[in-house]
Amino acid sequence: MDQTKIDVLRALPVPGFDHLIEGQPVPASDGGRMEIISPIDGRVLTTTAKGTVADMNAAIASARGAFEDGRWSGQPPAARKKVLLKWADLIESHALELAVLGVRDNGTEIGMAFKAEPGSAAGTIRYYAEALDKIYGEIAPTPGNILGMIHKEPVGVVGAIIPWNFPLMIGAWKLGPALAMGNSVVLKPSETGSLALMRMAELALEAGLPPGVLNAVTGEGRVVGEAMGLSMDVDVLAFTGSGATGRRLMEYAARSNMKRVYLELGGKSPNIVFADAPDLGEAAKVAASGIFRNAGQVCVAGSRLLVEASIHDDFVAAVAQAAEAMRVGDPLQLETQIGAVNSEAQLNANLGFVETAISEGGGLVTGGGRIFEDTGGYYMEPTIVTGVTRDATLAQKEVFGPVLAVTPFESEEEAISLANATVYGLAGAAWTANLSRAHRMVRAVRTGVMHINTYGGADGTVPLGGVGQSGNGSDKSLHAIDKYVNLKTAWIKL
Ligand code: TXE
Repeated sequence: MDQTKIDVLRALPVPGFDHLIEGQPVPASDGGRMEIISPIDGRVLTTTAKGTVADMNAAIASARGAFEDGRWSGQPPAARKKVLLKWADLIESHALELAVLGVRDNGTEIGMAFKAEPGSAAGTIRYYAEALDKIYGEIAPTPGNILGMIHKEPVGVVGAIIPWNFPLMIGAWKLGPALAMGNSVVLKPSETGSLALMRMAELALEAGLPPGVLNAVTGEGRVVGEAMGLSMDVDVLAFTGSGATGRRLMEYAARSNMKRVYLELGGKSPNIVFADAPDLGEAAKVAASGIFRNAGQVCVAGSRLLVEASIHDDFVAAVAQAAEAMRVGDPLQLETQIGAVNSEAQLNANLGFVETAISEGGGLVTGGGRIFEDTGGYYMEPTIVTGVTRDATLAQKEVFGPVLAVTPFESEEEAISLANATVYGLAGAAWTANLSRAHRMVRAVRTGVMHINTYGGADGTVPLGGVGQSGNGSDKSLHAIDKYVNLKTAWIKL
């Protein structure tokens, strides 16, 4: 990556986006537009269509029509594979354009955005493209006069509701397996992170995806997202976002056609450091990056640091030192390590959490405030609060900002009990050189992902999904394909 190229791209005006329906840009049925504010400077960057219920229904009808006439679902696997591979190539050849557009919209530091957004999205699309002609049905072990076959059929129309923190990466986690298996998809990007995803959808058409197979509707969650949730013609909803919205989606499904609902809802992930960790210096640095990258706006962020009491003070000092050394600032500068908070609302919520933590007895070690307010952008210092008790708000609620809660523990049993003391269960880590303890921690901590002596970075070969109120159903790996197929039994008497 080259700063000059980034500077050229950031100076370009951003065109407005309409919906993408039946392969065409389509304005809102009532002409409504939504202002997109850049978190870099708080200014209006561009506008997108502000969708209506009618717009969402038109997009779903188009996806349904495309599915039923077989223009994609009926193509041979090799043909679908070719288109998806071409799409992955196009995402890669437009990577910097997509990354800069995305950062101007959502504020993620460019170093991370470049890798985690177009980089990861292209890899994911390619992974499922390559997998799609290697997935077989099954023959059941039946008596000789019967043939029992299990077919994997596409579900039909998939509704994908995407958040703002990593729209391309998370979007591709849903789009890759859904499209690979022959489904049609309607995308609903976030109000505060839609632009790069809309551009990525345009590239799918350029790659040869037939019109109507992938439609995208921008607008408010409570309007177009709700219309998608209540639709009688969407078969599966795939969602990443807040628990509150996840609950609504389940309710919409119950009130409409009982569509399957897959939820990825974030967490309060424990990063557990034992005194026998192989390298406490490394553990401190990774603890800092594990919560502060993308300003803490990462679903698996290690937002609770549980530290063995005997090393607590020194270890917290080392994490604070690592945090203070991280460069906060303009996310389009290559040296920036922590970019902007996504929106003013998120920033204010983060600051509110810090205030509450202190009022509940927490000690502020570093950070705690808004910075660079004169830029108009939404920047916050990496923040560490110690003495966070088991039931404190900061131990229980997802902040989704650069705020680390620290709690000491005396024994392995206490560490496990603290780790499991929330309604969430998305990710976690344990740092220890004791092999038996490492395996005990993997089994005992109730999460979808457990890291040992590292934090984050699990690639597309392994599933990511939560337990408890972190959700259900995994993104990534071949297991994600199950969400987008129906099993059909053929029971044949010979
Ligand atoms: O989430 P929302 P927000 C968590 C995180 C964050 C909080 C709020 O804790 O602080 O959620 O973020 C769409 N029907 N995560 O407000 O509202 C919305 O338009 C249908 C964790 O952004 O859940 C957007 O596209 N859809 C997370 C998407 O839901 C609706 C990532 C997510 O927005 C809707 C993001 C409705 N009624 C937030 N209301 C993670 N797990 O990584 C909203 N939406």
